[in-house]
Amino acid sequence: MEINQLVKTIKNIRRSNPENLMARHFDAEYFHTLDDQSRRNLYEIIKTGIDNPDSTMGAYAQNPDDYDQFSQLLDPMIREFHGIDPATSITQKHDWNTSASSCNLASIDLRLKDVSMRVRVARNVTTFPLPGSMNKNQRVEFENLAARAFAELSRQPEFGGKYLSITPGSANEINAEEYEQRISAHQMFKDMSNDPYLKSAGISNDWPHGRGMYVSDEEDFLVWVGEEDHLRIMTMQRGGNLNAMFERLGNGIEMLSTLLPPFASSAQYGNVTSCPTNLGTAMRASLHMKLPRSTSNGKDISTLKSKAQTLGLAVRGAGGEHSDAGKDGLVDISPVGRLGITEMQIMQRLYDGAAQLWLTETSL
Ligand code: ADP
Ligand code: DAR
Repeated sequence: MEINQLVKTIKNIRRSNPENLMARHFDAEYFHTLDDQSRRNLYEIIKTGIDNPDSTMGAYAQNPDDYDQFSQLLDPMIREFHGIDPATSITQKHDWNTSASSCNLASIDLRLKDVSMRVRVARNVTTFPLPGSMNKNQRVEFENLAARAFAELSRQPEFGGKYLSITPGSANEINAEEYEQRISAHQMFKDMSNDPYLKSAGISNDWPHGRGMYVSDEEDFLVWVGEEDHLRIMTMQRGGNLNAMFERLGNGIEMLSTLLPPFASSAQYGNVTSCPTNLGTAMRASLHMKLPRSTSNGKDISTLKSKAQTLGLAVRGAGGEHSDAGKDGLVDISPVGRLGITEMQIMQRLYDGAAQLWLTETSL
């Protein structure tokens, strides 16, 4: 896109979609100071927010060092999204030590003793570009590298399992029926080429090549390969004991880190991710809660979203991002914060927030 047209388009988005952080912080003068290659690289990062004016962030990094190279635009966007004062320095800390607190949902109410809990982190290795800039060969090469790590992981008694690929012709390829079953079970990720934001960023290119999922024998420890980030490492369990779930995830990440190339991280932003909304811990911890009274049986989640926002929580539908509430008002509740907060603080925020939402639900 010609520069003047690009600047005009972004200016129009700033007016029509003020929530688009890229459009809000884009500075034409800064853009003009860049050399041709840097302009092309920055365009690839912000194309998603131009093609999709309704974006919240409107940018996906293409390489880990983009956050340093283009910090003049990206840092203010990151700080505004994560609620971090422009005057302060960001020092991402990590804390997986759950012994300091006990977060068992049954302590809130015995009716919460069997909730679907999930916590996932994003990780990208330093030896490949981020997914938006990978070519087909790199995607398959990374998948094969991950599969070799999973072969080792599957020998660990607590993580034994198997790798399921959706790469056509892969030795581990599963059929369409199992793929759909795993999606319905909330284990596998959906066809990314249907996501316009990811498509604009190149993250869904070459679908489904280089994509798949490791699943433990207990089906409670999962690793996505080739979704929005190189890896999405997660535990998903039914119950109420958040501490046990976090400990299992922390152990799994530690084990995987010994079997893979180094994970990309920045001194300032912690774990480096495709989307700036996931920087820091790169963690989303969620509960599937039935809140029929707070959501008019799932028909209206706007009031719940407003209440959740005051608790630092986001509300997603029963199928995750961009989905609707499910039967009996089933919604996905998770803390918004990822950066400038520790893993333990996210767990505590989820527990405290769930308690407040349940108190509201049961008092209506
Ligand atoms: P992500 O959490 O990886 O950022 P999504 O919001 O799209 O992405 O969720 C991915 C999948 O995980 C979806 O199928 C969603 O329903 C499922 N999921 C999220 N939280 C839970 C949970 N607590 N229990 C069961 N499934 C969940
Ligand atoms: N389309 C992106 C979504 C940001 C958060 N969700 C992610 N990363 N899956 C936007 O800027 O709205």
